[in-house]
Amino acid sequence: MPVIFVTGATSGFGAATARLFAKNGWKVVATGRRQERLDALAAEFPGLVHPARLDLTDKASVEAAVAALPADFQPIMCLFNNGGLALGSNPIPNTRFEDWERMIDTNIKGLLYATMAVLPLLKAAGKGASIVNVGSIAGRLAYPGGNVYGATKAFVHNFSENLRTDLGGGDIRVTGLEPGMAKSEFTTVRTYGDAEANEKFYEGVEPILPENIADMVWFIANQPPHININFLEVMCTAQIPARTNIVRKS
Ligand code: NDP
Ligand code: 8X3
Repeated sequence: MPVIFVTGATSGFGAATARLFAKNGWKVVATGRRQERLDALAAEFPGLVHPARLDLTDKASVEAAVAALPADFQPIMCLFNNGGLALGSNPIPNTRFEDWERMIDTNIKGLLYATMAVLPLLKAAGKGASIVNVGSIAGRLAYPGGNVYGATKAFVHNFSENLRTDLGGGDIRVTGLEPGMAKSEFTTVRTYGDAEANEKFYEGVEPILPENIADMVWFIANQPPHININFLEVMCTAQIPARTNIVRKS
């Protein structure tokens, strides 16, 4: 049975992807900080899900979780590098360095820790192995308050292409999956737990749902081994890419 290693499996895109792959007979290494959610996922799919608590901002915890993988959850056929967050949506300078540092530590450094720790197990899987890095349209399109969050996702875009280049000629495919507005716990986290702001953000819009993203990860990971989808950018139909603003003198 192929194995997928999912970062951020306790919520949103990661939880939906873990469920879809488990339903389709893959084994899943489900990671995140919230142990009770990992355990619930494992209970939902007995024998198919290995719950591995880790904090992406802590290199040692990522390495320890990978080192402790049971033999029947190796090698890894797909790494879904998805765990991440935005904190705050104020324009500069009304921003907080601690938020910026956590986004950099999670979205950039955490993704690098997971990539490097899992890479030998992907190599062991051989043909058909893949890495799916979750970027964002925010990495390409600036918007007020996007600042460092968008910059971390620009890093993910560029790193995906560089990783693919460095791994070129081997068996491991690399894809940057770059969604726009999607409904998960993302905005609740971004607003420091404001559930009302979360609901308001999605009012009158049919956003991307985590299940839609899971379908895309499935599509990417199950391409024939000679096919590499480099980037997949996706928005809900209601979101348009016209984001330039004119700042007029009053
Ligand atoms: P959610 O908030 O629903 O899920 C985020 C996941 O990341 C959780 O499982 C969380 O697990 C995990 N995570 C966050 N920090 C850490 C950490 N330090 N260590 C380990 N795991 C961590 O959001 P989404 O599902 O929407 O987000 C998934 C990815 O998609 C993110 O990278 C996000 O930037 C990106 N994205 C989201 C979009 C959206 O509009 N929703 C659009 C484009 C990209 P736990 O808290 O248990 O640790
Ligand atoms: C999240 C998408 O457009 O809200 O990455 O920044 S957006």
